[in-house]
Amino acid sequence: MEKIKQVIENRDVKIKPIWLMRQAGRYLPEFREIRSKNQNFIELCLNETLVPEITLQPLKRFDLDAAIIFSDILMLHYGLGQSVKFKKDFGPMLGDINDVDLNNVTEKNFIKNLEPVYESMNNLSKSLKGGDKSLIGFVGAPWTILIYMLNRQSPKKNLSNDLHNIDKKKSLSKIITKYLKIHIREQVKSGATVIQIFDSWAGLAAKDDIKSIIYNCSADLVEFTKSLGVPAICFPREIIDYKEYVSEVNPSAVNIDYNVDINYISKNINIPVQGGLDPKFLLSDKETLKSESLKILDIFKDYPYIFNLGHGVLPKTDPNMVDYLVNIVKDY
Ligand code: 1CP
Repeated sequence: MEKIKQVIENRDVKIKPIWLMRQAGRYLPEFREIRSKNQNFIELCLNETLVPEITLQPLKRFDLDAAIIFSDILMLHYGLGQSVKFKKDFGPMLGDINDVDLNNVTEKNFIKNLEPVYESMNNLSKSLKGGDKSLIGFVGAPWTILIYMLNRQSPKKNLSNDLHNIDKKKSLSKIITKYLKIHIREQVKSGATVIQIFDSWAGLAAKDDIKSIIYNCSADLVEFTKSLGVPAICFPREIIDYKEYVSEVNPSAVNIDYNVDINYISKNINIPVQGGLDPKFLLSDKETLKSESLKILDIFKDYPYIFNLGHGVLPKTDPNMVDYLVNIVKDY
């Protein structure tokens, strides 16, 4: 049985599986090599030969318990027909959603646009089948997808002021949720055994949006994912109230960010937990990395817990430090 499912479904506290957000990516020289020859990031995500290869790169180096498909949450916008480009040293740049006739988007077209992603998933599923490693598919949560759709660039760079006053936010989030379900369903059909839902900008939501978009739409997605027989791990990064989030959204497991009080989480959350380690510790020395990881492992000793970070692996990370971390967790 997959170790991650053993923790989520059987609440096994004896094993502490590990995978890392952004485990495939720029900190790996073998990824940079491929990336340098493939300037168009969206095209790379649609490359049926390279996506499985990149996805498996970290598993060749480290004893990880899951592969997460190399893709991006912004593929949803691409699937809907909103243009997406990645500018070097800047990040994503999206086209105007008003230029897209959303009434004209069909399920068939959407799936056709993303077919190569599902083909890559199929491919990966074949190579991982029967083992104890999970194949993680993922989507952005409706709120985070909406933020990129309207803001058209990272909210980290510049969050448009009038974003909070847009009245079509609710109707757009309904459409987004509809297509996120299709994207989840197709990934599961193609072999994803776990779905992670990234709400990277949950911390930016105002009270009204937390209730009407983050809670309502995420709960809808989680219920849908569970109905397919697959667990949903939610990562509501920097949400104020993880406890309320868990009771409103009801995910199969929750990934915590690195600003939360881990002791509070271990006492107040009663579902399996994932993550929490500050990715910056991978940039420190081995001693610090070890003591910080052991601190977390000790707190979650008797809890169903999946080791992961509180956000993605940073590009400056030394792969040897990742190896060291994986071994700490394996030896625990
Ligand atoms: O080489 C490059 O320049 C591309 C860098 C890169 C990579 C490696 C981007 C652009 N996306 C990815 C892959 C990716 N994105 C994965 C791969 C699987 C893995 O984890 O190994 C995943 C899960 C994502 C998900 C993703 N994309 C999120 C959610 C998680 C998070 O980091 O908060 C978000 C917010 C994105 C948008 C995005 N894509 C890429 C960048 C640079 C960004 C962030 C931009 C911003 O700060 O707003």
